Amino acid sequence: MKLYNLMLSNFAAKSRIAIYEKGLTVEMVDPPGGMGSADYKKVNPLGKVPALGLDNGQVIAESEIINEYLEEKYPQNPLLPADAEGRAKVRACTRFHDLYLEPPMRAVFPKLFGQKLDDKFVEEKIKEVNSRLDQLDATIGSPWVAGSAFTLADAAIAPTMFFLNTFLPQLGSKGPLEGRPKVAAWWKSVQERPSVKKAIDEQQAALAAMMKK
Ligand SMILES: N[C@@H](CCC(=O)N[C@@H](CS)C(=O)NCC(=O)O)C(=O)O
Repeated sequence: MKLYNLMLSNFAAKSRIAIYEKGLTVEMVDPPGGMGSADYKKVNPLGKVPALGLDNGQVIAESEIINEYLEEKYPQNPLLPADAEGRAKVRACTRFHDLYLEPPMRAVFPKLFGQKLDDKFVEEKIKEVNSRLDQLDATIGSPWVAGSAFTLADAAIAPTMFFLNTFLPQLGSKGPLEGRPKVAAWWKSVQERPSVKKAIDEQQAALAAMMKK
């Protein structure tokens, strides 16, 4: 198998964490021509990373579908609970991440990379991210996002938390852990998890390399 991957990408890191947790051998490859390029769209029509290339030629796009596939295909070191209710809880967390917490952060990325964005728009998106973080603090489990086991929910939220820690203060907002003791406690332990540490170190190194350019 190969993962079309960029080390900085939080969505690719979400799938890398699942791969590392399960101890799978997966070749990490850059998207040919880069994200969104015509060449890469021949592989994944969405042009986004990650995508998982199977040995039979099938390509699975979207981090959540990749992670669910890996969980079904390689059930060792499970990342979903055994019971339907537990699974629903984890999936609610990953969906919260993908649909509600991450998008307003992504919307302001261009500003971080020197593009001009309307100040009011940025202010609204930062407010939205902060209100999602408050929701996370009100609902997050202990020691892991969905409770007693490390799951796909931790894999989803940790790489985005790395970005939020780095970028929110640069955008004039308080940090994501400030005034959110439960999120702060989770962040402290999740960073020690070897799969997460590896993925976040990779994000950090890729960010440092990009900033040098
Ligand atoms: N819903 C997608 C989101 C993936 C995504 O937005 N990836 C970014 C990199 S972090 C990307 O490829 N952006 C390029 C583009 O949208 O063209 C997933 O879960 O995999």
